[in-house]
Amino acid sequence: MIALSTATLPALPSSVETFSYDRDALTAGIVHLSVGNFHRAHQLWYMDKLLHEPGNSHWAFCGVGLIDDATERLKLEAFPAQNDLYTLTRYAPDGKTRHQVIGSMIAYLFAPADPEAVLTRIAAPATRIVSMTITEGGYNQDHATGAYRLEAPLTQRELADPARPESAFGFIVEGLRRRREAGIAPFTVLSCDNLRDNGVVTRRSVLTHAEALDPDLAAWIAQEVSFPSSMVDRITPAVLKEDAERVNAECGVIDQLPVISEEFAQWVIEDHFVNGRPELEKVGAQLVPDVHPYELAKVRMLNASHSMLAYPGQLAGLDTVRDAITDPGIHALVDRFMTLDVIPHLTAPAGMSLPDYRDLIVARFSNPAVGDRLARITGDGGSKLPVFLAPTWNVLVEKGADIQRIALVLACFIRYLHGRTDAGARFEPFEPAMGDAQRERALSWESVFSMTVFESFSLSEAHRSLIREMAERMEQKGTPAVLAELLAATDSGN
Ligand code: CS2
Repeated sequence: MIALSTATLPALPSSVETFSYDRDALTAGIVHLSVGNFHRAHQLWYMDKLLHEPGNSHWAFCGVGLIDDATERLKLEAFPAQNDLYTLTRYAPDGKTRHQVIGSMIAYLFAPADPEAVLTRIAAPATRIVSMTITEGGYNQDHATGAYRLEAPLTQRELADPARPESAFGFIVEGLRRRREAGIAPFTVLSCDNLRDNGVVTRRSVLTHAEALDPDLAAWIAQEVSFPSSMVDRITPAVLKEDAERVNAECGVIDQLPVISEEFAQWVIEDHFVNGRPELEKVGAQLVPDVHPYELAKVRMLNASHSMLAYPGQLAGLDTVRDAITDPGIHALVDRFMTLDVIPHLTAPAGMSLPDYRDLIVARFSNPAVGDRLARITGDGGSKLPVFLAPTWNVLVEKGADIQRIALVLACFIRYLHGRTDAGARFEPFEPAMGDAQRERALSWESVFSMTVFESFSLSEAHRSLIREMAERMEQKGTPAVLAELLAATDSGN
């Protein structure tokens, strides 16, 4: 097998699609912060398609790694060796598989090693958009108030030394400061994370950060910079060693960083850009005046259903999203959750049927080839649950509606934090946003509800007792039995 690079592209098997645009003629108009698998399966894939359209060659991406960890270190080695190329394998529900080399990222910078190179790029006139996928936890928000946490140690370091940023917000603010000083037009800041009103949250974070440094700069940003919200969707599983080996064998290449995804993709973007934008509508993105209803539907239905199935599934010893959604109890839980707990309280985006959307979600989760593992979904629950489940919980509480299905999943979440399945198998919960003190609190009923993750849930004493009682029953008889009891009780109209 040959190693993937520009030089070896012509030698690839014909089953692997490659781009036909002149990659040497591209320039990077977008700097993307945090080049995770999702970004590579989604925004880079859309842009790869668009680069085939005339007049868009100035919209390639420059990727930036923000965090110094093993995965990023691998990228630091692999991307230069592969000329920033990688393969994307898409699995359709009908069993059709497509392999493709993506060429739309033309540079990759590793911020911890050289923040100045990143700032130079962000401040360059050619950069007209800064986009990001920094995960729900990356927005540095206080769970209870939504405020940007100026007191966070990382933010404090950045405020003390703005020329050496570490976070997306530090880079954006310093990049904008330099542009303003040099008389260069600003850029649009485009969040591509699963947050409600991600543009509004991003704007608040950037302005609060800037305000703490220089109120004049903050005022200029408020006036000149746009922060369109966007809704992004494509299921992109983690790629374990065996997955990489499989797709590499299928593609006949050695790609150190292959990406896998489902076939489905959606990108809905608020059409508000201050310094030009790529013609993404030509490749299937939806540019709309208001993203809000799409975001709400996606986060409260798709992402929330992922969480609803993943915690019970992992505790029951299941491995993948497909395993969970094909389990009759979990399927019923997810179906009733969307039908009874979410849909009645949501306004559908124009022209969209929420019951059809629900069925599409279930079909996507059932895709046999994607192999999305529950551990990816359960991970970072500390950041995800306040975004995915708390809004629905709070609506149900306010309306006096049935909260039992979500309560059961919160009980599962607490049990998951203990790192043991029903059968006693140990696993390490991946909770990057939770410090040891937080994790410690999860271990006792006296302290568990004082965890930050629960601050955004409106929880009465009765709710706490119910969650505790459910978790204790699960300890005795296992998650599936307690789920079955809940389903039977709700069947008979309780
Ligand atoms: C998932 C998302 O992380 C999660 O819990 O729900 O990553 C989901 O797969 C994507 O948002 C799909 O677009």
